[in-house]
Amino acid sequence: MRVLFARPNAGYYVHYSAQPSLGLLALASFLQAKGHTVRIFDHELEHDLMDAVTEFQPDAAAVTLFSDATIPDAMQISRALKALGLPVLWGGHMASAIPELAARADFVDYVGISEGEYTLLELLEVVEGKREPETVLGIAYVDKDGEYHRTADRPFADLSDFPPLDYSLIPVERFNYKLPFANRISPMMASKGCPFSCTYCFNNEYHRCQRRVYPQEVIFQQIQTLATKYHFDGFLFVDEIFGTDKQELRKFCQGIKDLNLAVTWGTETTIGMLTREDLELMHGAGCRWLQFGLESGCAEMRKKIHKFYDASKIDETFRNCREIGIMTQGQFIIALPDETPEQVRETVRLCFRTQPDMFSLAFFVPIPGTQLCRELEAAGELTLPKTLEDRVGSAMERQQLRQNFSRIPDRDLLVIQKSFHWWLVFKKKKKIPGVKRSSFLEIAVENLLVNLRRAGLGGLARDLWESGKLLCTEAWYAHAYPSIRKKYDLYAKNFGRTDWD
Ligand code: B12
Repeated sequence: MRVLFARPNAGYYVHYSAQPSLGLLALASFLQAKGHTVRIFDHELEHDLMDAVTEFQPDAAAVTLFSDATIPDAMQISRALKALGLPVLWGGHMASAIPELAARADFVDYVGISEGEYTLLELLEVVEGKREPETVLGIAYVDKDGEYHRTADRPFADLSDFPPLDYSLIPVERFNYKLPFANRISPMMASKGCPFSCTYCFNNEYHRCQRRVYPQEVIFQQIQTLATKYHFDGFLFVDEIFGTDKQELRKFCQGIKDLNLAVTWGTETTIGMLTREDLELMHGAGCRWLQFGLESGCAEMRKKIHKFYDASKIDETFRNCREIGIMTQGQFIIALPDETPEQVRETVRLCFRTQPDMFSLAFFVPIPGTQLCRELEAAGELTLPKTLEDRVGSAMERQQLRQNFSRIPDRDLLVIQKSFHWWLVFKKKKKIPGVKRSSFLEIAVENLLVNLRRAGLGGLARDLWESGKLLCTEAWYAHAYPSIRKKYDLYAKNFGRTDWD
């Protein structure tokens, strides 16, 4: 069959880096290897869906839903494709989180839940009339009588069954993802899933807490191709957790070193997982960037959200990274359910104390299917939207306070987050040896220039307007409330401070 894959536009700013959709690339590479003909329409880069349809003449469409922000465009694309009489299949993280809402949309035929390779292959057989939908595991659909069905979960595949990603299916040269550690970064995945079960994370539902690894030879081959053929100098492993298996980590580092390429890489791990020896080994293999999900500075809150890392290792880990030359990103969640001002103050202090090179203080957003979301629903504090239209969010949802489930006033939360944003953008940072640049502002300006081609002057004007508004809001909350800044000790001089108690 001829399958058109569509990646909706999430409405990002022009000054953001463009990244490929790894999910669609994986699916398209898999279907192609199984004999189907594929085309990826990336609405973040291409403008005209109908041109793609006329040129490709698809028999079916597969649309990916990554987050709430992708819903409006996914609906628009799917309506247009359905109007042409094409079967429309949905999948991806957000579709998996809201299968019933998605399946009930009259422009969606079937929803693939969780990993999509084999599910999509079988769904195409359903579309061709070769099998019945109830025989396909891991899908949701509404039958002719309007009755909703969800089939049993699909057991996870062995990741070595999947072919290497076929980068010729995407316009690789147009992706310009940058982080301070490299000029041109390709996202990659060396593993899927995470054994932990933090209650706010969708992983528990999506990967059922199972961690699986891709064969390392395949990863090394891809790094080789991306570096030599497409001139990438950095790789971000978007794995949920890195370094759980020490033997695997050692083989991985040796494999990257053996490639003998001048590339750097980064990934995400957890506190207490990596010893100084591990970090040195990783640095020797080109690791320059590590993200840590610290989430809350309050032990009681961490226990509540099942974030079980060894807090006594926090300072040592950040110090080791600094000494070895690995940049750190600290990830924090504020406005967690029932969080008190005192608890969030502990998070603020932790951010200051660890002084990561980058930090993200995201507002808590309940993702359907997570334990925390179920708890809020059971307590009557949250009613989930009943239609797709009501679910629509924004690409910046964790930077905006949509619903506050904490006991901290909205204004305090905004002042805390925006103060840190302000420092992130404007605070002078130390140059780290071997690191290309250390300011997000520099990256944003570079992106703006590169992305002009796809966004056009209209896009540029919209971006300047939207970012101008955003900057004013951020500046306002970061500066206009001295009493709130005092309440939480929000002063730049506190970076690196350890003597809080
Ligand atoms: C990389 C990443 C990003 C990148 C995006 C990169 C990109 N190319 O778009 C960045 C940093 C920009 C990002 C931003 C956000 N992200 Co993010 N991100 C991830 C991450 C780490 C990896 C996703 C990935 O590439 N997976 C690899 C591919 C191979 O797998 P996949 O995408 O799951 O695809 C498979 C299936 O989904 C399925 N499938 C996909 N499409 C289809 C279609 C059909 C028809 C079928 C049948 C199947 C199917 O098959 C695919 C192959 O197996 C995940 C966590 C994780 N490790 O999974 C979070 C994650 C997806 N992000 C999440 C969130 C919440 C966000 C943000 C909203 C955060 C924010 N800013 O507020 C934004 C929204 C961005 C947007 N565009 O709207 C959540 C999503 C939860 C949910 N259910 O909504 C996740 C799961 C993190 C988490 N644990 O909470 N993110």
